[in-house]
Amino acid sequence: MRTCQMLYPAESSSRRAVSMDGMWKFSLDERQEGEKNGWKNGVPGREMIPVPASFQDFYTDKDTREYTGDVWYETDFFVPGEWEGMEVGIRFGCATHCAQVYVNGKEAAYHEGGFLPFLVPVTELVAYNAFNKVVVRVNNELSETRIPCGAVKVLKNGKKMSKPYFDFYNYSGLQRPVKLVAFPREHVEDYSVRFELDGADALVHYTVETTGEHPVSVELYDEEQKLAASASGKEGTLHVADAHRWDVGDGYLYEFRIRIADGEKLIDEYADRIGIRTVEIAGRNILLNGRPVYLKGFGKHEDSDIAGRGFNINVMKRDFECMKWIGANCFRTSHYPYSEEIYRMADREGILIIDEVAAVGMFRSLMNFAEASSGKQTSFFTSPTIPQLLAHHLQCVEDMICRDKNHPSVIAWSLFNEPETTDVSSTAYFEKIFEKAAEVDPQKRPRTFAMIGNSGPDTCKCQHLCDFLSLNRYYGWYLLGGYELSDAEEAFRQEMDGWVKKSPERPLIFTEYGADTSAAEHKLPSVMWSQEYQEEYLEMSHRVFDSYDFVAGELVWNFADFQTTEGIMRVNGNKKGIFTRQRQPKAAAWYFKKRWESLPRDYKG
Ligand code: BDP
Repeated sequence: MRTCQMLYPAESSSRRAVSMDGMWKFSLDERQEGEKNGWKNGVPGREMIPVPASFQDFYTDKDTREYTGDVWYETDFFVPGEWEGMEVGIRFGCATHCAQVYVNGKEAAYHEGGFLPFLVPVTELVAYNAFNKVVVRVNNELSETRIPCGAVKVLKNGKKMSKPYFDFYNYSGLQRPVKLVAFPREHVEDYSVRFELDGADALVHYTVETTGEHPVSVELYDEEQKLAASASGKEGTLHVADAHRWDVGDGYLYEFRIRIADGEKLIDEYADRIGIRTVEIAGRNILLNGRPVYLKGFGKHEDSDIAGRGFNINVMKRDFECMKWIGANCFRTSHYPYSEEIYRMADREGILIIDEVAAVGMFRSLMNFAEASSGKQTSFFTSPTIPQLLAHHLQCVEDMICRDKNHPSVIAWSLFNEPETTDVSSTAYFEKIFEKAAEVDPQKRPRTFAMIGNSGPDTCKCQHLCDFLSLNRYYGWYLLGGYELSDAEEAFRQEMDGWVKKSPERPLIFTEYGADTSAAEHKLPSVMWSQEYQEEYLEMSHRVFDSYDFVAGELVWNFADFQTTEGIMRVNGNKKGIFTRQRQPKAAAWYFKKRWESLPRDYKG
């Protein structure tokens, strides 16, 4: 059941998917007694907590919010008698960061990696036509053997706390939807599509993996439910006449229906929505359906009040409305793969996604944003934990691509955020990650990684691997801020001239640039942190972007203010949002609206 777990759990005439979301029993394991006291049979106490959500922001005491270690969840679920003979599983949208799952007291699965789904097979563990119990031990400790990287500190009073090497709060728990699923023994395991445009027509090349030998047929329906093409076999090509292409702002989706049948008898049926479009890099341009597209948008986070990083359908809706209002066409899933529902929404809205794996914190520092330009070296890629980290990172890349490969919205893979690439020891590691992405992506989408400030044209040892370059730059904020802004512009241009020399015929985008801004501060003339300064900073950055032809996109940091670990550099979180954490505009939002609505789709094309 390795790949099937990545298919979105959908219902059909042969499949069932029942939500297990709601209030679950919950307990911290402060004394680390859960294992020895048999909590796998039932979590003690009466505490209940919502799923999906991060556990941290519900409680009013700091020990619970900062709690680091095991937490336990439990719920009962009913398995219908009619499902006997089918494969039954519990599908977790994610468990951050590691989970041990028990069903009716028996070990059912262990999973590592906090931002990708996994399916726990329970066919043999459950009682049919009866209630069953699932208990999950979730651990939120960070280490250097898994992504995202970080450490655990033990305080003198014995309590543990998280020390992320990254700038977002270590929210954790069962943060995404959980579903009880059932499907036939012989079933669709996985499918892939890739596209070729042929004038007004399109070819959809598909492959389907199943667990048996019965014949497979596929059908494609347009949005009016009219049959657009059909074919049979586990591999083949659908010829779509006059294809409605999926494009920016035009999220046209076809329904792709897969059937396994034994003569007249249907064995399994799975349907998904796909968009017909191509993506490629040609010279200095990113091409969508053969036409240049300039990326406008954000680095984001899954982050909101109370639910933390928990999937929040309401916040998702608001975020897309804000992105459309401001004229954005793209976002990066910084710094981890997001909830699947968000990609489905982007598919519908015609918004582009740069999909990022959770490889963040590969620079040993609690304040990389401030230390990156200081010359600090941490020799991250020579550490003895690297082989273990690499194995996990490879698995996450494979799982992310397997999960997200069929989304038309996903146009590129970001394989790292701000790793320490100034040391040659990083190159071999990077090569393996980049190769893996190419190997497992049927569409061979462009690959990139977001470069930290000190990884410049003359210092970055991994730049050659990128299909397009992605820079995180803070000239005028961490570097030469305030009245020194004119020097910042000069330093910025100097670096850009270096990139022109090094890599003139490859697109370069900005995956981060931004300035912390308090929604409460206005000041004339500006000071750093005021809304006026945010605009001056942005105007300077855009002047630089606009004067280089190979700049193919701007994703400002960040869409909204978000929670981080507390510290002297953060005022209850990172305030670089163009929107507040409550998704209301700061002054800069109107500035962006004006700019982005006036830039043509093929700006610089
Ligand atoms: C970069 C990181 C990002 C931070 C941002 C910042 O990629 O996660 O939040 O800078 O400092 O270092 O605001």
